[in-house]
Formats: sequence, structure tokens, C-alpha cells
Amino acid sequence: MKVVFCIDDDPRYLLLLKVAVRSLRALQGADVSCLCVYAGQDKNVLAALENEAVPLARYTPRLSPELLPQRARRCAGCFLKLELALVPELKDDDFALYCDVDVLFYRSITELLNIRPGYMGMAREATAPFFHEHQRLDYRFRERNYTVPMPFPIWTFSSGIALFNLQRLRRRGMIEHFLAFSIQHIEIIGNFDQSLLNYFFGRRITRLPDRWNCPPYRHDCLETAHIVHFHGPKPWDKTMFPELRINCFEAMRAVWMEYLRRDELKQVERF
Ligand SMILES: [Mn+2]
Repeated sequence: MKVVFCIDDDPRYLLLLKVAVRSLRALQGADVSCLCVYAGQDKNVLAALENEAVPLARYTPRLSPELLPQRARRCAGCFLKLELALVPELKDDDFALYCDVDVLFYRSITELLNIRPGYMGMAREATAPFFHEHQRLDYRFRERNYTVPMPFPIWTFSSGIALFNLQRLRRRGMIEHFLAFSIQHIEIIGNFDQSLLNYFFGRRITRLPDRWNCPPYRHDCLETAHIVHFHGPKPWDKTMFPELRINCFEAMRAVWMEYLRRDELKQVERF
């Protein structure tokens, strides 16, 4: 199973990606299969990926930036994960482990790579309660109307780590349905890609144990985390989200920094 990352032109994401991939290879071996999906043209991004020997999938998303609300365009890359079932480089893959770039692989993920969820597996998101004012959302696809009953109440699942059953999503046009739903409701959704996945797939999402997506602000992150997710404050943040820079944040920030080269450490100081 490939470990898949998505990036856009934000240079901070590129640095996050480097640490994610380096920590992944340190744990799982240099030949671990990974892929980076990128929709842009930036020569620096392309050169950096080549330098880091990260296989690249250049992909033009259906949810193109012009279709996104203005407030969502600055993180256009986070919508790419929604379309992995359509990425040509993954056409022979039945499953893929999507990971945000703001992660640090801290313990083995071999066990996770053996999980086969019915649709997708995600861990719970502790800081974003699931709330919406809709009972149902309708969408139109190929001249027909469909209704998605809102999965309420459920927990919100975090889209930071998502183990996708690509084969299932491709079956009976489910991915096409999902993208039609996404395009038609993107203006009213709250939390970008994460809300779209939660709204549309709801109870079909398989819950993954917290160790596969553990924010460093959790008290037991050092002892239990296999994948650390810098959800909220990023490793270089010294002022943002003080309420989340607690517990294991400092310790995990230090581990993250160890993966940087000297010039990259300098770069991080300017973020
Ligand atoms: Mn993230």
C-alpha cells in the first residue's frame, strides 16, 4: 500500500513533507512505497521532490481552485486527497494511506498498512465537534436527484490520516457521486475537505485507533503515538494556538526538528 501525500505551493508544506517522508523511511525502510500528488507548476517544488526522491503524481483536480470558495483556496492542496481514487498513478492500487504533510512517523505503521476498511478509515478529531444545521443535503448527478441524510450525531473524523478503499470508491461511480456532492455544497461546508468526507460518508467511515493520528497536545502522545499529527500549531509555531502547545508538543517538536538539515533549520526560523 502506498503512503500518499498531497501538497500545494506553500513552501512550509514542502518542508513538512520532507520531514514526513524522512521519518517514514527511517521507520519503514528506504524502499517504503510513497507518492506525492501535486497540482501546481512550481519549479522549486518539483526540484525539491526530485531531490528528496519522492515519486510524483501531477494531477489536475476536478475540484479545481476556481470552484473552491475564496477562503479555501489558500489550502487548495488539502482537497486533492478527495480525488485519490481518480489519480492515474494509483489506478492499480486498491487501498492507499493518505497522510497530511504535517505528520511525523514515530512508531511502525506496518499494522495500519494491513487494515482494509469498507470505505475509509479515519481517527476521531477531538477538537472539532460535529455540528451542522442541515438534516439532509441534496445533490444532482447525471440528471438525477439524490439525498444524503446528515449523519447526526456522530463524532467528527480527522482527515489528517485517511486509509482509503480506492477500489470501493471507484465502484458504481461512488467517487463521481461524492465529487458532485462536494462541488454542489462546497460553499456551505464548514471545515473544508474534512467536512465533505464526514457529511457524505458519515457512518460508513471506519474508526481508526487514536495512535494512528495523534496530536502532540494529547497527554499520552509520547507513549502511544505511531503517527504524530501536528494538528493546530505546526512544529515551528511559538505564538499560535497556545492552548494546544501543551503536553507532548515541545518534545515532538524537538523530534521533528532533528530531521532538518542546517539550511532547513534556518528556513524554519523565518516561518
Ligand atoms: Mn494536518
